Amino acid sequence: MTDILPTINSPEDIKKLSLPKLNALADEIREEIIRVVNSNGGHLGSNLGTVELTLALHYCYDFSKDRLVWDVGHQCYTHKLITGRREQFETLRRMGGLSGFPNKEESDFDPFTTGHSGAAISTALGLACGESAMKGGRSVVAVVGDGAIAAGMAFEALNHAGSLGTDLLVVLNDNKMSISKSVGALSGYLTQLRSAPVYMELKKEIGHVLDLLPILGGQMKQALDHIKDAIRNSITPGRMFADLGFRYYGPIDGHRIEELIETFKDVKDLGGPTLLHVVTEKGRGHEEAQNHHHRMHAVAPEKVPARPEVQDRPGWTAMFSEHLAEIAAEDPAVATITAAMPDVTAAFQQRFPNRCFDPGICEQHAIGLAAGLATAGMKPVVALYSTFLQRAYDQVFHEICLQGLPVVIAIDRAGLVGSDGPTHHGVFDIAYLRHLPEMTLMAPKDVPEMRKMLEAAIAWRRPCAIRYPRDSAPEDSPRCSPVERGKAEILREGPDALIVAYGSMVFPAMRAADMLQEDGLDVTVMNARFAKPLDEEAILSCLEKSPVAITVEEGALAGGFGSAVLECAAGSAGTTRIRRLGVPDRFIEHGSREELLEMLGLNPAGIAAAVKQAVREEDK
Ligand SMILES: Cc1ncc(C[n+]2csc(CCOP(=O)(O)OP(=O)(O)O)c2C)c(N)n1
Repeated sequence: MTDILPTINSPEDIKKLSLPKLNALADEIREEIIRVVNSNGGHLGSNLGTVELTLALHYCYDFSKDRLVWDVGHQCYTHKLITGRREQFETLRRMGGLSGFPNKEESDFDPFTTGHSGAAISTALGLACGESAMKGGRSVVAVVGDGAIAAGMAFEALNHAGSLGTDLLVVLNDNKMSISKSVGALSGYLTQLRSAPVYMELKKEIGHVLDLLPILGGQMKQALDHIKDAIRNSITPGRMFADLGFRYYGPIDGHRIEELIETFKDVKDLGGPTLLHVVTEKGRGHEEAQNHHHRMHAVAPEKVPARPEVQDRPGWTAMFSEHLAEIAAEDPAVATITAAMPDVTAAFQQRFPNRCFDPGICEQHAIGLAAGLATAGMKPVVALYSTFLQRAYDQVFHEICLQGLPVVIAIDRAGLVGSDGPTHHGVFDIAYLRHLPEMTLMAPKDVPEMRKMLEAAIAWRRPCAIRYPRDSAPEDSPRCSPVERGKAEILREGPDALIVAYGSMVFPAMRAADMLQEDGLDVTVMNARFAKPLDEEAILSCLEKSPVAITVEEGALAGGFGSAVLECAAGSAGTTRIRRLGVPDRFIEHGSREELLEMLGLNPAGIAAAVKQAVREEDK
């Protein structure tokens, strides 16, 4: 029974509602989020936790001019529902539909297109500084979770904001959880803050009394401000934030709209950097999401039948962590690091918790930590999603490659990730790692090859990265030759064309070869295995024998694997007969992985069509 939500066409409509109606609206919004996420998939827990918080924010501010920046943005569904996107909500995360994250193309209410953690305080501070410099007069609010606030970038921004004294409200949305439980000393500190309710009442009273003290000018005002701050700090448990230059308020109950509204009204015109600590419950209103935070952080869409070739096959991620755990059972020096994505090393974590490090959403630190572990004689394997490894590019250069350290980077979700969209597609890693001296880059076609690559990478004692996609692992191929550094594998031979495929594209290339055979074309398929060092000898020799060649990669064409082949051929074989298939130079929208692969011609039919076209052009 929804009767209020259909009347909400803009946040102005929220402001007209009474408190009971706002609470009823919160219930309706929860129902709508659960309904749509059940069918389309999406971030359930975080969105159910921020319903009242979002309503109260829109009630107290005017975000058609004020600015609201969500950290990550995976909690923005209520915001979408009440900022004119209710009717499209049905299309959430579907190709051509609403994005699952804030998106500046979608709405003026979204100042940024986001999906990565830790950035909101920085970008909000920039907005606030801009407002102050341009005398714009808009308020700026950043909402950041207790997991994301521990990211380096968030800390850098807090540090800067506190020193600038710019007007900025940071809402700390504390639900005690990241994807799994929040980790780190800061998380312990927030627990202490949460457990001091009586203290907070006292603080609130004294805060009011302090605010009643007369407003004075000049030095007297400064002196009084100091005294007020000293009293506040000495009686408040938000000391750490206060020491960083923030006024700290809270913790308040993030599900009591009345209290939220009162507090926002109180803090809105305070001036200077303010941090409001709001306690919410992840998954609120949905029993399973309330009790299984990790599993229900993000949920898959209603069961769609899997492609026949991957039906009932385990995922690459699970296979990786199981094989790594097996390797670690034989070698006590092997350790893993992940950054708040516990699934990527789950099997390892279960068996060897003492050798598994999770510093939270801190990719830069994760790489630095690996450098230290490697120097101490351990064999660290850092497992990160491709898109999040981007956050640690310089650490890979400076802390690992420049030192020539034996760190293995497992690049999970390398390629098109599907409905999370452009913030999450992992398509740049080949390009941003390929030019780093000392680095070895490889990608397996199947799980047995991944196991061999992993063993080899750990044994080589040098910087290595292995990429694998967000997908079910394909059926193991009948043979898996030994993995030799910089050596490719020829899977089938034919005179009509050469397909050089990398990693996840090897199986589609083999299927394309089958299709081509039916059309009378006999092609060679090379499993490149390495993007660096490239098997130049094998590639050049095959190029000589083939009238045309197609490189296929699930990554950006600019600077990617195909570029490496072109560079290799430029010296001797010539490049005119080489075509490249991969991700073009634009951000790829959201959609299912299958839809996106098809759109980019990275499925068997697309590869076969590209080969045929190349052959036709060559024949002219
Ligand atoms: C740079 C980066 N690393 C990892 C992630 C994956 N990620 C998405 S949400 C999330 C947890 C965020 O926790 P918190 O800020 O507490 O918000 P909550 O999910 O609890 O609402 C993580 C790790 C990400 N989005 N960006």
